[in-house]
Amino acid sequence: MHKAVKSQVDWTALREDFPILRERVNGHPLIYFDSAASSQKPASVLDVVRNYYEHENANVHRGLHALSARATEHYEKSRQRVADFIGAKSADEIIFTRGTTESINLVAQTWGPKFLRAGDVILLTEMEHHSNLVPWQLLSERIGAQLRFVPVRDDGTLALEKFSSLLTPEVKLFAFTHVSNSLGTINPVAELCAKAKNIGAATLVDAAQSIGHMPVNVQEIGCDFLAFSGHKMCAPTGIGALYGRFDVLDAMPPYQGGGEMIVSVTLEKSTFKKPPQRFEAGTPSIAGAIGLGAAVDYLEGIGRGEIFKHDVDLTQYALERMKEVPGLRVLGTAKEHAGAISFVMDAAHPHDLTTFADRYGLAMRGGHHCNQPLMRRFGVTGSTRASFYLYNTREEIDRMVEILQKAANFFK
Ligand code: 7TS
Repeated sequence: MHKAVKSQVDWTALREDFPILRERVNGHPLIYFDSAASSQKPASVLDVVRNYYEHENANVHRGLHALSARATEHYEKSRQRVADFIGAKSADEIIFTRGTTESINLVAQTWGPKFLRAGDVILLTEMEHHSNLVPWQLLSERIGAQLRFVPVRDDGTLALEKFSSLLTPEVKLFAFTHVSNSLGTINPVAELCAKAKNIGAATLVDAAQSIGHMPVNVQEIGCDFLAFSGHKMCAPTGIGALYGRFDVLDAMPPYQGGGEMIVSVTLEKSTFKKPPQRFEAGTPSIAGAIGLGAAVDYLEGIGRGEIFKHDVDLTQYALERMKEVPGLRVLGTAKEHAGAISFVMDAAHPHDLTTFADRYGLAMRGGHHCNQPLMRRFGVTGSTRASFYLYNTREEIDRMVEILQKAANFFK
C-alpha cells in the first residue's frame, strides 16, 4: 500500500479554512472530489472579496477619489502577485481575463490573424480541453491554417516519438495542456516548449489544471503564452489570466474595443495603450482580481510544492484502493500523474454512477469533461472523474471506495 507522505502541513486542520466543507449533502458529509471543475474557496479569499465591497468598491483607473484609488491599488497589486506567482518578468505581462477559455480565445483572435497565414500549422494534442481546441478550429477556418495533433498513447501520455515528424517548419504555434483535466497526465512542458522553440514556433501552455497544484514558472517553462483560471486555484469565478511575453503582447492588436484600452479616440479612429491595458477593455472583474491575489497569498502560504506532494499522495492511494472495486477501469496510467483520476465501470453509465455517488454526498464529475476527442480515443463516450485538492483526505478516498463498491453491487 502506498505510504503516506510526511509533510509539514496539517492537512486536516487546513480543512477548517474552507467553510463549504461543513456542508452536508443528502444527509452525508460533503466529499468534494470535483476540484478539477472548480475548487472550493478559503475564508481568507471570501473575506478579501467582502472587504473590497465594504471598504474599497469603486471603478479602477478612472476615478480621482479615494475609493477608486484604493480599488486601483489593490487591483494592480494583485496583478503583481500573479506575476510573481508564475515567475513573469513584469506585471505588464499579466492580462486579467475571465479565465482560461477567454485567455486562449484572446490569443487566437489577436495573435492568430496577425502572425498566422493560410497553410501554417497549429500543433495541438489529442488530450486538449475543448477550450484549447475550438478557438483554433475557428481561427483555422477563418485564415486557412491547418490543425495537427500529437496522439495520446494507451497509458495517457503524449506520443513524443511522433514529435519529430509532427514538428515541421510549417508549425507556427504549439498549444498544449500542462496537465490533462480528464486523465491527470502531467506533460513535460519545458521540454515541449524547447522543441517547439527550436523550429521557431510560438508556444501556449494551458495551465488550468496545474496552476494551483504545482510550481509553475513561465521562465523555466519557456513559453510565450500561459493561460489559467482563478476558480480552479481557490479564487472566485469570472477571473483568470493570460501571461504573454511582453514583446509578444506588444506586437498584438487589441482584443475587444472599449473603455480604458485607448490613448485617444476620434470619431473615426483610436490609438491604444500598451499591454496589459490594451487587452482589458471595459470594467474588469475587480473583486475577482483582488480575490485572485488573495488566493495566491493563500496558496503561497502552504507552498505549491507541498500541495503537489499531497495531491500525488492522494492519487497514488486512490489508484491503489480503486483496484478493489470490481469492474472498475482507470483511463490513463501515466507515471507523472496529477490529482485527477478518470474511470469507467462496465455496468454503469458515468452519469448514473456519478448520480449514485451524489446520494452519499460524494461530488464527482461524470461525462466527457469537455474532452470529446480524448474520450473517443479511449473508446468511451464519457467517464467518471474524481479529482483531488489540498483539502481532501485519505479518509475521504476510503469512503469513495466504499461508495463505488456499493455502486458495483447496485449496477451489476
Ligand atoms: N483547459 C483545461 C485543461 C481545463 O481543465 C479547463 C476546465 C479549461 C481549459 C477551461 O477553463 P475555464 O475556467 O475557462 O472554463 N476544465 C473543466 C473540467 O475539467 N471540468 O469542468 C471544467
